[in-house]
Amino acid sequence: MAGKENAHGCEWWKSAVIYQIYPRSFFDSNGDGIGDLRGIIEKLSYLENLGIDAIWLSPVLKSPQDDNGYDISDYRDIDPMFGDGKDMEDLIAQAKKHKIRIIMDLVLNHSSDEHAWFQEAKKSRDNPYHDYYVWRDGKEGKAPNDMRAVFGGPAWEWVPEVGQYYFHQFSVKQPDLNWENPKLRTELYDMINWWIQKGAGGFRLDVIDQIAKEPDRRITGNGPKLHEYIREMSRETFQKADLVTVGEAWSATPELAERYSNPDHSELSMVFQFEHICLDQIEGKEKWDLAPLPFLRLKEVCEKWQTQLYQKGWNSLFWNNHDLPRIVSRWGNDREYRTESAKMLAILLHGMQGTPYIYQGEELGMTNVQYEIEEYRDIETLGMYRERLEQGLDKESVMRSIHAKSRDNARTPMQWDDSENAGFTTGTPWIKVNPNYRQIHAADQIGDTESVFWCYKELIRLRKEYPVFVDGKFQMLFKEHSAIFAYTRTDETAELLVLCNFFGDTVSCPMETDADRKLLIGNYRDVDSYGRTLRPYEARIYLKEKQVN
Ligand code: TEU
Ligand code: CA
Repeated sequence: MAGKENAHGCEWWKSAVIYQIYPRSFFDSNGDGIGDLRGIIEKLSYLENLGIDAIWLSPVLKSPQDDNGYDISDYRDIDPMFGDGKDMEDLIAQAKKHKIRIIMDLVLNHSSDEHAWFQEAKKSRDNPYHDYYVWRDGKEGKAPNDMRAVFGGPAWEWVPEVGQYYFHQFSVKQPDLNWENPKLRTELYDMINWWIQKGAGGFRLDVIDQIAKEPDRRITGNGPKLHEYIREMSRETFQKADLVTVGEAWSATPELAERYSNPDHSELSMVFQFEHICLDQIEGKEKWDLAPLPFLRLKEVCEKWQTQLYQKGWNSLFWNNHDLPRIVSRWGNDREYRTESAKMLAILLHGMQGTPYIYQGEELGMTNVQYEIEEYRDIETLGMYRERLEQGLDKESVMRSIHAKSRDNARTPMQWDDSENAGFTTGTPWIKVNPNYRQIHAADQIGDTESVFWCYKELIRLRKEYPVFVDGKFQMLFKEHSAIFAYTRTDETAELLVLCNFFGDTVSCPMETDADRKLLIGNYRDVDSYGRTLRPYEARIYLKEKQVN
């Protein structure tokens, strides 16, 4: 069932474009300062106009919000902050009318410590739920080992009632679920099937590469039983319906991605991997240790994924999500070339093979923020701030890292118009609105054919019109060029040529864009000097149709 075809004769999600919504920052319908499900329903026409096929909804399930919903305390109930079960049903039904599917975020590696299972589990060692989590005795009053949690501090937490430590890869309020336990697995599959019944159009699987952890051997990602579990889950749930499933996998290589996204549908539809997006940090260090982007490496990594997965698996195309800084501030120029560079990055990405993801506000060219520490809300940002100051780093350099990489860069409210709080809420927003909202907002761009919004809309339309966007074989051009990112995509019907100047200086174009190529899209009004130069951040896609006899 997972293979229902579209007009191009392939699975629907291969020609789809997915839009990610971070619900608390999207649109607030009742003035409490927090975005909600009704708010999303109100904006469905906006999304239909953009042309997207599905919404990946970051978690809206019941949660104490320690990690903004990635800590779930009830997998079948909506958090009151976002609405209720009825609102969710309405969202699914209304979205369907706009030809949009709802992809839910499944957090299966851990739950909240406030989940009923954990509340039971920590009562005693022989409680039936104890084994739903990962417990160890510890050694001589000390944690089993010195593993660290992603958000800072040790990965082990002592519970005196049971005289054991539980394992948590993320915050102390996110205890890891024990996938070794078949009862736990069945319970999760039942829950997934329940959401399928409710009309979910697919699932995004949070840190799926980490579910098969074996902390005794210090294994977090890619545990030996990982693919066994995924195959079992897929068989018991996903394969029963026409869904898209996407696995978040920081540790994926193209070889591993072939397994996750095997075209036989035994696992998932596609991977969501990060190799291309982690390059601007000091090698072997954390994302906070800033380094300039090694442009040639970026090209190598993209080429590797494009060629190695061709006809063997399927990848996601993205620059942004709720964990990443805004791409126009990161690798574009969010000052004098904001519009040009935002469009160049869009054109570069959407020309490649895979399913493109647009993260809310990316289609407007929304930018990073530079707040004082008091304005930040993200648990990861605040944890690292504390830790690094304790280690003796100076505040100024820590703030520089936060401004460049904090997840809150992506989490400021969506900029709808130039009214108070960017039209996001009539109340007090849970996090400060980016002060540039009077210049950058949706109302200004929707009807403007030269806007970033329009460029995204056009790219989506082109993907639907020309199958070569979906199936064309990738070939990188001018690999060694220090400013140009260029490639072709070819199938039996056509050849696409994508030419991008990744930087702010004019460069000469290393090839002739001959007359039999049709310009499909570009980010400047005209093509200057017969296309012999590429101006700052200039990007174009040409089409050459083949003669079919
Ligand atoms: O992210 C996985 C993850 O590893 C991130 O925490 C990552 O290390 C960090 O964001 C880099 O800045 C997923 C979710 O996308 C994220 O929002 C959650 O916090 C995390 O899982 C835990 O559920
Ligand atoms: Ca609200």
